[in-house]
Amino acid sequence: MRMKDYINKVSKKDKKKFFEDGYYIIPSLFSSSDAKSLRHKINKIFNFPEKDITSDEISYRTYALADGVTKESAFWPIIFNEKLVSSVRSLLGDDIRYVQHSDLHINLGGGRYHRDSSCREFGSSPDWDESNEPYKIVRVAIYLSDYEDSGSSLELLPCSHRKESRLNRFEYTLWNMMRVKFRKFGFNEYLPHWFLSRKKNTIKTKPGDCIIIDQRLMHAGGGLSRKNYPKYAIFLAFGVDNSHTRNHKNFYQDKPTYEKNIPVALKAMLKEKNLLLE
Ligand SMILES: O=C(O)CCC(=O)C(=O)O
Repeated sequence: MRMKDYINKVSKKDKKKFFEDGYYIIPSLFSSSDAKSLRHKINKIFNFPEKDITSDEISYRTYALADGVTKESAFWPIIFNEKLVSSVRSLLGDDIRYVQHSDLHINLGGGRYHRDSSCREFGSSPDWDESNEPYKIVRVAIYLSDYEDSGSSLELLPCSHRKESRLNRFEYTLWNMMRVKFRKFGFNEYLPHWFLSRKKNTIKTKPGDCIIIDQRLMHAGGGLSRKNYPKYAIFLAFGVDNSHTRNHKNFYQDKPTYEKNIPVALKAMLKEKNLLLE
């Protein structure tokens, strides 16, 4: 696909901002009716009725399927969504590949500040060693719920893939320790996502919104767990065809909850679309 054929070409300015801040938003990647149908597909995976359900109906519990997009063929079309793929190509370059690092979530409550890269500590090798190859791996978060009734949101620390001070590190370590304690006693929802030593952006989602982040960006799942409707989200990943991306894939594939091999049918589809990491 040539640049000018991109369905969603990211502007030069937005691309620069993506590399600086570490994230890019595609509002309404999916329409609200498509988001609804995806919510129902997720319900089916967890044996819930294929209709909208309240938090009460699932007892405010969390459901998560690691590597869900790879495992469940109902979600494969998302990997090939033209608007999504062209946006990621426009951000990272033509040679992107699907990376086996995905999740399906219902009601994942407000979370700890963390990175999704294989090296979680700022500056640690190999993820921050770009002397030979650039680190170009993104986590794609697709939110299917409305902030208003579910609290669905993502907390982002812009630029934290490029800069981190000792104070920043001290601060998120402290907040994370507090979150562990609050969770232990069932008070997670009462601990707000504050951040004092650097800028924090809260992205409040509408069903179908997509947030693309550099895997090294510090973030936390937002939202309070006690809302009328659960928060639904789908996560997947893409990276350019290089050793960073292979390392990232191996890191996740080694986890016990991950498929050791991509299903044969998906492999063939990825190959055809030049998205297979070999
Ligand atoms: O629940 C969310 O919105 C974020 C989840 C998250 O941070 C993650 O899966 O890495």
